[in-house]
Amino acid sequence: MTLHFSPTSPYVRKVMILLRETGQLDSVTLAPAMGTPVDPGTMPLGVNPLGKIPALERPDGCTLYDSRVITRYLATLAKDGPDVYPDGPALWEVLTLEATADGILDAAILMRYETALREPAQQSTAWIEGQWAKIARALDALESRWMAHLSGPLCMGQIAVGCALGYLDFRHGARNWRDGRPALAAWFQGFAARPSMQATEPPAA
Ligand code: 99T
Repeated sequence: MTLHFSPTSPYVRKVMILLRETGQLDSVTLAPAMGTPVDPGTMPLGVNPLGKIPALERPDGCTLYDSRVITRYLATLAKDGPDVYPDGPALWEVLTLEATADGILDAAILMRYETALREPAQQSTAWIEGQWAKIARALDALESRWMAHLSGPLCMGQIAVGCALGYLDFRHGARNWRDGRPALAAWFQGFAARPSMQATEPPAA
């Protein structure tokens, strides 16, 4: 399989961590891609019309995107490691936690594109702060409601939260997301020490 990839993409990182945690790293070849909404660059437009990564080309089926589809698929192939999408009622918690983390990422990337891709005069402070408000509310929900789940067996929700918090450090460090969220900060300190997280750290910005 070919994974269209960038080392700075937190969505790709979710996939890479799952591959490592389930012993499937050798099943993919990485194809580097770069691009943005205003310049698709080397994005794999031929296999993902949305021009986004990750995208997973398979020899025996359609190319998969987005990251949640890819991780769900790869979890079905896993022979080793944890069941990151458990059966039963816990599945709905895992999927909601994953959606919360992906929502943090979606807002954080919209903020990033607004400041990195638009001229200062075109940028909307209200829009940027509106995106940050979504992130702040989601982080507060993690701190107040999700700590027991985050401390449980490894699941895709935890992996997604780890990637989201890592991305906030990578692109939005000045926002100090740890302030007022000691439990989440402590959890991330431990989670970030996992070998799969260490091996997928984004390169210095
Ligand atoms: O939007 C574009 O045109 C290009 N952007 C991407 O491909 C980003 C790379 S993160 N990926 C996504 O937006 C995927 C989102 C999708 N819902 C999923 O796969 O889950 C780049 C971040 C950075 O470099 O700062």
